[in-house]
Amino acid sequence: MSESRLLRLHERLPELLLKSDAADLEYYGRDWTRRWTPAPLAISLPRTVADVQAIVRWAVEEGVGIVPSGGRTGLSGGAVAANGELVVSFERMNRVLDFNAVDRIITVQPGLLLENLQGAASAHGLFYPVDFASRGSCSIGGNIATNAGGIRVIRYGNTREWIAGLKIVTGSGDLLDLNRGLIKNSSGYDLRHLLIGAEGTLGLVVEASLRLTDAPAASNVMVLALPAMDDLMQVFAECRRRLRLSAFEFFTDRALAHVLAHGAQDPFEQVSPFYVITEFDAADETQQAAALAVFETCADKGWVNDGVISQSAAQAASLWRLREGITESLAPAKPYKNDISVRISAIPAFMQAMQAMFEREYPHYEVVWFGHIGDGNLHINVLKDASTTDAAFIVECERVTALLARTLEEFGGSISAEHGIGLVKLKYLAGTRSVAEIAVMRGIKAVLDPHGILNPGKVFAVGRVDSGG
Ligand code: 2HG
Ligand code: ZN
Repeated sequence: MSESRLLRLHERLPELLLKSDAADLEYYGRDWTRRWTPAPLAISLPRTVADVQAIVRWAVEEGVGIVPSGGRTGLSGGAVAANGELVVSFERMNRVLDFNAVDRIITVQPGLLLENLQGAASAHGLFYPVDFASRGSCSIGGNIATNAGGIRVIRYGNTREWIAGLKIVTGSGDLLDLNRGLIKNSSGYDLRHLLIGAEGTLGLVVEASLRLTDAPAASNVMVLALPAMDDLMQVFAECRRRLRLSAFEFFTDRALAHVLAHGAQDPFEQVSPFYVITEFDAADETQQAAALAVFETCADKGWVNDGVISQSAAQAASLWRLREGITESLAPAKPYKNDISVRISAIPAFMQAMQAMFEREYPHYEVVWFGHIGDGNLHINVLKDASTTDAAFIVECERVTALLARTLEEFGGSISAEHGIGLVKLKYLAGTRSVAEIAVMRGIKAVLDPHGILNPGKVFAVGRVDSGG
């Protein structure tokens, strides 16, 4: 059965590269979540927009689901193909197509790696500011699919802010050219924004036009050690008041211990329970002196124990490793990940509530906190102990996530700040989106993907009636 379907795809597109070796199915069928056993029908690697349209039309006729695939660095299972879907890998659609210096817009294919996009921008003397640790493996198509955030959101916003235009293929195989790089366009619904963050459930991005900005001023990185969680937001307020910030992140002693065990360098002699890492403009002596003044004020008030300011680009990179290396250092422990957000003003009360809840609910597991605290986004990773099986661990974490979702509802927060719903957070969507809102989302899905072939089972459970809200 599956063979004949693939034969018909091959007849339709004789040049299309198809892979179906067991190793390829395994490799392309999973993302960084590692929870599901990959089981795609096959992997297709289109080269052109016309290829993608033909693949979609074939999928509609055959009733085959399509899983769009970039660097598969996602943490929510959005790129997992575990149910006989055809993976559409954009690996071979990875070129820069155009750069317009007047518009400051670069047009690229979806498989371009984030790092290569950043490199192409700087080759033109400009800057693509969205940035995070997986820059060398994630693709811009995947970034768009999750409205990826990362470490510089505090100054530059999420991926959404940088999308000037998108070409997408709908679930019927139609090609839509959305917004075409316009700055001003109030001619009806801005469909581009529906696609951003839709996790490949509304259309396949086949081309993206991205705005670029001025190269940033010289910056420094400062890491501060804090004696207590309560002072985090005071330190944030002080930094934001006196420095021009491009990042403000935090991590705990537990996160630090993992990243140090993974080879990072400890800048401090003593352990503190909390740390912040901040990056700020330091082009002249006044700005550099301001950082020192921030440190002194925070130390005088007793909000920080210790601090270090980078003296070179190499030292800045080494300090960033303390934060950026956390995910990789935790990966061998197969953590259960929470990626939650609340308004910045709600952070202190929310963190108190979370801390009490996690201490109560997870007495046996190690809980590692870090994240983009300056954006109100926390990553709380839960690590299994040796005596618990993988399956029992997930059941336990899901029980606690249901409680977490309720707390988020009280705080008006989100169950997924930047990683997406994918498969991992399916059960909790109804906690922070109302019944009416989900009904509208399903309606939009039905219009853009009438046959239900685009990334089936992601964001909404297939055939499930959502409740709650
Ligand atoms: C980060 O901010 C990523 O480092 C990954 O979003 C977060 O591993 C995580 O939970
Ligand atoms: Zn993050």
